[in-house]
Amino acid sequence: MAFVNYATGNLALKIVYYGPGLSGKTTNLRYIYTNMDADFRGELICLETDTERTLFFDLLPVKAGIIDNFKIHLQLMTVPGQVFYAASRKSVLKGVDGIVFVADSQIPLLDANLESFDGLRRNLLEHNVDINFIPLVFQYNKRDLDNLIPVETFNNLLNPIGFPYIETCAIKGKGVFETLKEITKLAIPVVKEKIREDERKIVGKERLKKKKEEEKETPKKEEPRKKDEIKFIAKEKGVPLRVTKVKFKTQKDIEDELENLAKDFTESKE
Ligand SMILES: Nc1nc2c(ncn2[C@@H]2O[C@H](COP(=O)(O)OP(=O)(O)OP(=O)(O)O)[C@@H](O)[C@H]2O)c(=O)[nH]1
Ligand SMILES: [Mg+2]
Repeated sequence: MAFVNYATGNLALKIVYYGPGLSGKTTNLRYIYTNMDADFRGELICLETDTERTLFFDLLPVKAGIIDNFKIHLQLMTVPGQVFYAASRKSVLKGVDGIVFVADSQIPLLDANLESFDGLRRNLLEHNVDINFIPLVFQYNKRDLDNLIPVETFNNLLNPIGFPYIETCAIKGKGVFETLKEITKLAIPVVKEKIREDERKIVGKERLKKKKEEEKETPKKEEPRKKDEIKFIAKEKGVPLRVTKVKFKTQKDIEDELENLAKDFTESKE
């Protein structure tokens, strides 16, 4: 879910990298981490199995510059692609502002891509989100390999409504930042519109409250309007990469962990 702080001009968006197992989601975050100025990104948090596969999620906070006077922060997350982690995939999508679908371009993996995309559609619906109305960018990854699914096939099967798509080689970083730029460009206006809607609701509520007070005809002192205030506390710089390994967690634990990380992310931005 997007977080906004008018006092500091911070706007934080949640971007989820989704796709089948081993398609290259974590590779995207690792490349971004190692190729971004340390002042503009946070720690890469990975909860993994012993085999490097994503167990619950990876998380990387990054700063994305200033747009319309808002300082943009992104909370980049990956889901675990392996079929049996369906519950984690659903939890990570809660409050998502933009999605990068990382497809594996190898021909034998066509079905795995289609199944994963269908899972994404169904998981979003469970959060009351229609896949056609959420900012989405396709990343057709592993274009360095042979025996590839043609881009037209991918677009016909996955992307009939024409979201942006990028051919990438995430392991070498080709197209990784381009993908991130595309999804940020798509997601920001949508998030800002959502915020404007919330503001309109607040204005409406205040008017009603004022009207009721006037009806009571008791002269009351006009109280100054409170500003939205989410506090961001700057975190110590130069923290080394932290890898947390978790053996077993319940669904509730995963959700609590996600809430805490989201809080930590917003609090750490000055
Ligand atoms: N040849 C090639 N290999 C890649 C590319 N991107 C990622 N890989 C490799 O694919 C494997 C899986 O990458 P990950 O990033 O761990 O995949 P994932 O999508 O996070 O996988 P799960 O966490 O299991 O869902 C690794 O061995 C990567 O090095 C690419 O563009 N080309
Ligand atoms: Mg992974």
